[in-house]
Amino acid sequence: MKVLILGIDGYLGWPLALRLAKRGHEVIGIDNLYTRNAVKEVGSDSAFPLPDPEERVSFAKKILDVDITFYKADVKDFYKLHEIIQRHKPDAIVHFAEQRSAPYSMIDVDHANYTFINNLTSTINLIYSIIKVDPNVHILKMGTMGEYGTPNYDILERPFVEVEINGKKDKIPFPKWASSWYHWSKVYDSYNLLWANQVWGITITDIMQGPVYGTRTEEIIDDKLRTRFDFDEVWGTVVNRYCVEAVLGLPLTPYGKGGQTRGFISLEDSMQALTLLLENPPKQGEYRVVNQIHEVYSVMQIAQMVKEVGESLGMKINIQNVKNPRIEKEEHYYNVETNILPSLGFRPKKKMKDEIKFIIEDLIPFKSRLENFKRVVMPKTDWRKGRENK
Ligand code: USQ
Repeated sequence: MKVLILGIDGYLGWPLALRLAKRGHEVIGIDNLYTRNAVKEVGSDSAFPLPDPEERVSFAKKILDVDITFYKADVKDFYKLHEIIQRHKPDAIVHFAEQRSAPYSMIDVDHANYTFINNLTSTINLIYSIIKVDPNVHILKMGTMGEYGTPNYDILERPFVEVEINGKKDKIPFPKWASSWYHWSKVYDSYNLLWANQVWGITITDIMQGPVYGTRTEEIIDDKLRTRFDFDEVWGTVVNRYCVEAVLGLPLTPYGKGGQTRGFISLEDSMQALTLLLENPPKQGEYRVVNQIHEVYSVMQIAQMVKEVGESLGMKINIQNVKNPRIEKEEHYYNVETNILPSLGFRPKKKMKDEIKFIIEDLIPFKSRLENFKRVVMPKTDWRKGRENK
């Protein structure tokens, strides 16, 4: 299969490129390197130093003997995107080319607007390009579990749900209630894709994925093949952040009482799931919505796990519940339907607790590099006030 990855330079994009290329697929990727710069903008950097994309591609050739074609391009530029799609005529396009941080989108009006313009424009450009080149191309779009929020009902894997209002029944898109401008941009993307599916019959998999954690995949067998790893208060996600906090001797930071609950998935299992979804596309003209999670934990339970693992490695670890900078419920119901991936053969191999040990072990050699970014770990992007002392 020929696969075009939009956002190939990211945390998920790069390991997916390695996985697909190793499985014999032809891989082409686009990235504008925005994440690299936006992480530096908030005073941080990836925990692991990153080779330039061109170097990454040549390391992949040398170490794994795979060919990956890379273009530095912006998916917001319709004509550039269209030219690349026309040139390569891919069978599937993976769309990761979005601003993916909730705190970043809440910094101020410019960051909110950037998030909406980037994320919505990239999806619209992709839709228009494939209806011109080949509407049969399978779009694998990264959405997020955060589109649903934390409702007091089960989160089903279906685009529509039947409702009754004043005695009349109809179907409406599955209800969503996001919790940041970033998450809302993903909701609007999903609605746009669903509508494009109804209008042009485009084949789409919309993935509702929970937070991903981890440093390793089967292909990351050398430091030169590492994917980026973010931990600061804007770009880091909870499990990865706690592991860096542990290595730096900082307290672990569950927000509020730590009752926020999410469905998590390891980087390796995310790669397994994405590969299965690409190799088992939906029927032509179908819009398939998939919930991509493995283990459900509260952020306090994760802090306890990191503390336990860290202490088993000889570290001294404190947990400090900090004031929640976000607007979130302290406790909530969380039940997610996950039937589609198991029906395709998805068998998660990783347990969070085991992976936490590997993350910490992988980070320890980079401790002195991490020391440089200590001051951007504690939360300062507040949902109501924006980012203080920018
Ligand atoms: N949290 C803490 N302490 C921290 C950091 C986060 O308690 O030090 C809490 C947050 O308040 C939240 C939960 O952990 O309740 C998850 O936050 P996160 O920063 O790990 O993840 P989030 O902002 O939701 O976004 C991340 C990715 C995003 C992806 C999303 C999946 O950045 O791209 O879409 O996870 S999901 O969370 O299911 O929406």
